[in-house]
Amino acid sequence: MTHIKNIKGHDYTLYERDTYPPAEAQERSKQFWDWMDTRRTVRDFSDKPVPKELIENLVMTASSAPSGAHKQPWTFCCISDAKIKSEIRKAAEKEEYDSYNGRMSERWLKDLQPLGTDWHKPFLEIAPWLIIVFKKAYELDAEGNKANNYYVNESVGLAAGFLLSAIHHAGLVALTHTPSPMNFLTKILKRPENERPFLLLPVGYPADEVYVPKLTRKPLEEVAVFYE
Ligand code: IYR
Repeated sequence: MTHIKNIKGHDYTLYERDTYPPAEAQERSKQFWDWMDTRRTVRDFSDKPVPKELIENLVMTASSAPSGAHKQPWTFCCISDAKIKSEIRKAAEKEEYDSYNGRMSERWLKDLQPLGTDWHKPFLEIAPWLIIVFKKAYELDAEGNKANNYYVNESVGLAAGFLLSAIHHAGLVALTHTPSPMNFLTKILKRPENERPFLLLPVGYPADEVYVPKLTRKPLEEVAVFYE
């Protein structure tokens, strides 16, 4: 039975969830960290299919993220159509070619060297799905009426984080790809004027043998300051 309470004219539902004794909470937090720490950006995908129903679950997990005034200002375009994927690859490689050959600074290119990236983006056709996260700068209904969204970048960034965690949880891998500029995605996917591309994620199984850059993550002391 759901418990509903009207507070100041608005319905609230009773929120109940599991909590854990301190030692168990400590253990759970460590296990979750260890498991999240096994997530890596992968650039080599298998073309093994991933069912649409699984992708739908990932999107619904992402869409459970908190957002400004609960506006959920996002659209997830999920593409398995080979023709659209190849159109996206062509357009992305064109922009990336220009970026790697003049638009990016020497310092930027040097920073990327350990990651081994270049303008070739074969994963855009090999991965079974591309999920393109669009942010909604504002809401637009069928009659063309506009309504505000709030903290759109923060909200969509959070949803993207939830999406990456859901992908990891399903045993799949992703690449956070940011072709730049990426307005070609608006055109190819025929998105309405209130939507702007935010992030492009190829999603699928990793290729049979994958090597990822040997990197370390910053220790706690470098990423946290405690005020006790
Ligand atoms: N957008 C380009 C370049 C690139 C930039 C950063 I910062 C990266 O961490 C990785 C790549 C590309 O996708 O190749």
